[in-house]
Amino acid sequence: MRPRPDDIFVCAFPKSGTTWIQHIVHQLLAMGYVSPMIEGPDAASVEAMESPRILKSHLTYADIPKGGGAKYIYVCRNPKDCLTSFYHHHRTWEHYEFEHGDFDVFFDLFMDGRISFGDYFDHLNSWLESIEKQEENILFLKYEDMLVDLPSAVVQISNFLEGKAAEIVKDEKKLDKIIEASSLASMKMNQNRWFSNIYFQPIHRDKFIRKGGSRDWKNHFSLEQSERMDERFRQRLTASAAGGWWKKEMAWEGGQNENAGEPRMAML
Ligand code: PPS
Repeated sequence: MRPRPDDIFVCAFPKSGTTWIQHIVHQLLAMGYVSPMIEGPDAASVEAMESPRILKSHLTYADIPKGGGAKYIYVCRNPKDCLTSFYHHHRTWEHYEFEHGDFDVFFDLFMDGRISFGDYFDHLNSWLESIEKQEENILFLKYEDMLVDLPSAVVQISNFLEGKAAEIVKDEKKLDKIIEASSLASMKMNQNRWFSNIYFQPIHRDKFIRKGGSRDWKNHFSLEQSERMDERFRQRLTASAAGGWWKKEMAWEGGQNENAGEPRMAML
């Protein structure tokens, strides 16, 4: 496919908040819910879409179609919650044939990168390169920051998109409406809207926006698994911009599923 100057790519390792960003971008551009995953349909149907196109992808930075002035929003989430969310995703969607799958089995598959879209750390490291290169057309966001301060994230995205999107948030009422519609509670409603033209059938469509928040991994990981992930994090990310991230979210000490439910509404 050929990127266009007004294309907006929403990119992430699976289960990092892709749908959340898509939903916010849709509203900022006052567009419907159509932002196909480019790995899904054939190039011709993506080519046939009218501009501006909002396109979802789980590809690495190396593999994502680049050029033409397109914009890219990358969202990442700590690997422990990402793994946990992806485990539930595998149990929910029929095509994985993992409905009764075991967490320990999935943990090892994730650690070995033997899952769709491969190794979490390869993926994140590939996109972190864009920070080092100071690429101007890439906005880098963390899922956990959005949990804490959703309004700032919405404004950040709108400023990055410029034009109509940047204008819309100047209207306080419209901004409030977008924030409210992007809360976990709002997005949990009517979950079929995300799947209007989907080609795979999930077993339970209403479980896609599942629980939200961080530290749900504490309900699943053993201490040994937690330490294995911490060690992998040290090996793969210490030298990167992400080296100091997610200390609280990934610590063994602390509760389960903190920040679940509604994000705090910080003052703008
Ligand atoms: S996918 O299948 O890769 O596109 O999934 P993705 O959209 O990247 O990630 C799904 C997880 O994001 C959570 N989510 C949210 N959390 C907080 N607030 C809002 N508004 C929100 N919208 C989506 C969703 O619940 C999935 O996480 P888990 O931990 O499984 O609940």
